[in-house]
Amino acid sequence: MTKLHFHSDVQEAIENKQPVVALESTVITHGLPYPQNVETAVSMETAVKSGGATPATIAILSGEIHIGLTREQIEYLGKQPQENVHKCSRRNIPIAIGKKEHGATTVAGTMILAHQAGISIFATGGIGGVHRGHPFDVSADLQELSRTPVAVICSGAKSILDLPATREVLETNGVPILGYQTDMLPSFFSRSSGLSIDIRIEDAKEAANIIQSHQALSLQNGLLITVPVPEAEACDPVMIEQAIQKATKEAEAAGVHGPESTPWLLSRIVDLTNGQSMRANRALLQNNGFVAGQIAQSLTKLT
Ligand code: PSU
Ligand code: MN
Repeated sequence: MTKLHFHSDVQEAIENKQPVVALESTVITHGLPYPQNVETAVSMETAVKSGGATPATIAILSGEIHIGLTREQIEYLGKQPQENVHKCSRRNIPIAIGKKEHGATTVAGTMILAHQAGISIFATGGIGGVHRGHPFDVSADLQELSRTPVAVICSGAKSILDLPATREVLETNGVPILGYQTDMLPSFFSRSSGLSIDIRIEDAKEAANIIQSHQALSLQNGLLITVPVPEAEACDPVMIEQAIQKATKEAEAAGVHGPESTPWLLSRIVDLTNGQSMRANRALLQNNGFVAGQIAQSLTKLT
């Protein structure tokens, strides 16, 4: 088994059966620009702590798997040019390790390594999905949710995606979608996609009960707990949809596709919305960290 390098706080929490929340690193290297990426990663860790759990940001540094990063390591990763860091879903993890290079884990990559580390709760912004106009560009996140038992707390899938198709794939793959204080699947930058979820839950305790039932059944798939972006920072759905359509057309014209697609669209949408999409992105990441911390704590009390 490949060695996992645990941050001492994370190691201690796991040994003492205290709640831990995994966090991804692609959002740091490919999701937000420096220095907002580092600030957001650090504030998300703080939010997890306020929720009552120990944060464990996961990344590969010089070919070594780290479960929990120091402030310096987050800063170091956040300053790396994108081309120095492998964007690691399942298929890229052995490449980054074998080449002893840096790797930032996506939702898929983070689920795999969190599970290996014994962490079952993971908070992020949004999962990948089916790309608009490219029904065969399906994020490896969806596949991973069908095969790795980790609960992912997020604000749904980014609205740059084909959300109805994404929802269908999740359904086929047997991934339960819980709506945290909502009846609708959130659409990342705004609070609702108009698509339904499987069940509404009101608090962390209710989420923990369902996660525990899932674990007790030894099901091998993941779970999604979707939390809408906080009201104050939510984007107007019409405004954001216009920006998405414009950015998508431009990406098409520029021939951007595959793994470059998500980072390219996200940064173009920040420009087109004068930074409003970034404020929403940061607010929801922080809020999801807090909610995940509370869920992890409730789950610890149950088990
Ligand atoms: N959410 C963000 N920014 C991001 C991502 C999510 O706000 O950069 C990343 C996540 O790591 C997610 C990945 O797993 O984008 C999906 O990429 P792809 O569509 O290539 O699978
Ligand atoms: Mn893709």
